[in-house]
Amino acid sequence: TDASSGNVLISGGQPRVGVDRGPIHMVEAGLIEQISELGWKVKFDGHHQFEDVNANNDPPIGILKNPRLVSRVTEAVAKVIEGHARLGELPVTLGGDHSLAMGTISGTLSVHPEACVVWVDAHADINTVESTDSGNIHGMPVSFLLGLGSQIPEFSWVKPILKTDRIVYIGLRDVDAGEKRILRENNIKAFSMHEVDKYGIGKVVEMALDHVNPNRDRPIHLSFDVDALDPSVAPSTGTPVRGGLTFREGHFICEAICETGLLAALDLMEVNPSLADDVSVRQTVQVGCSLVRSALGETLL
Ligand code: DIR
Ligand code: MN
Ligand code: MN
Ligand code: MN
Repeated sequence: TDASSGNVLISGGQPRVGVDRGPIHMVEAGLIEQISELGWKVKFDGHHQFEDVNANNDPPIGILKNPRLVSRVTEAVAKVIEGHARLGELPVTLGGDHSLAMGTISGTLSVHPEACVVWVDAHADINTVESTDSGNIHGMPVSFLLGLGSQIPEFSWVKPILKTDRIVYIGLRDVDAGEKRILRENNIKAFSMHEVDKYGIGKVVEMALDHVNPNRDRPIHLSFDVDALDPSVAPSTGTPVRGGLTFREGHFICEAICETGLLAALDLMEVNPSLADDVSVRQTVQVGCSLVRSALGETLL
């Protein structure tokens, strides 16, 4: 089996510097070796750095920040992921901010159009050009993939290849009013922390997969924002929200998806080593690495 670990660095989709260094820390912590030890043949791309767009040449479009940079980076990422997926590899993308998922999911779906997406996050990342209050594109990738909201020419490469019934959320607890309306109007299935508390994580993952993957025959793209975890577990991230997943709940999701044998692509996003003290950074980097290992087959016994 091949895991191709495409480590992508980008911080243009959100305002806090440093999130592009998350992957470097995870690799320095030994993640590549750890994945190899699980039996994967790892092709490590190295740290992609896409910096052909000068920040001074990238004025906002409406209120969207760094639109050209984010568009070009995510388009490049889409091509890289597509290339790996075509070879039958399992692309692992370490972020970087979650706008990258526009690229990774586009890449996955171009090769596996029948695939579904499990989006684990405190946030729904489904703001449209109309609904965003922040203008941060990392809060918008899902709407772009679904083709919701008005289209902007700079992002014309993003095709609306994701269907509303092929994505499911787990872990939500900080969803903007406009996003709640979008989720409701489009009938998009979401398991917030309320459902995690009510049913337990085991049942939630089962219900989530029953929704997007009833026959357990579709490839799964798991897009995991580390801020889905409680800030006590993963403090070094740009937009921490209290009341999140425990260490075990986060790992359970990864283990359960691994057990399906259907994992086709993995994103681990928003580890930001420039936020918080050294101990918190180390803790967050470690938890990022162990989530990836769980998704790639590490078991407790
Ligand atoms: C907010 C926060 N909904 C926004 N989103 C975040 O900026 O659109 N996503 N932090 O990860
Ligand atoms: Mn490559
Ligand atoms: Mn996110
Ligand atoms: Mn988030």
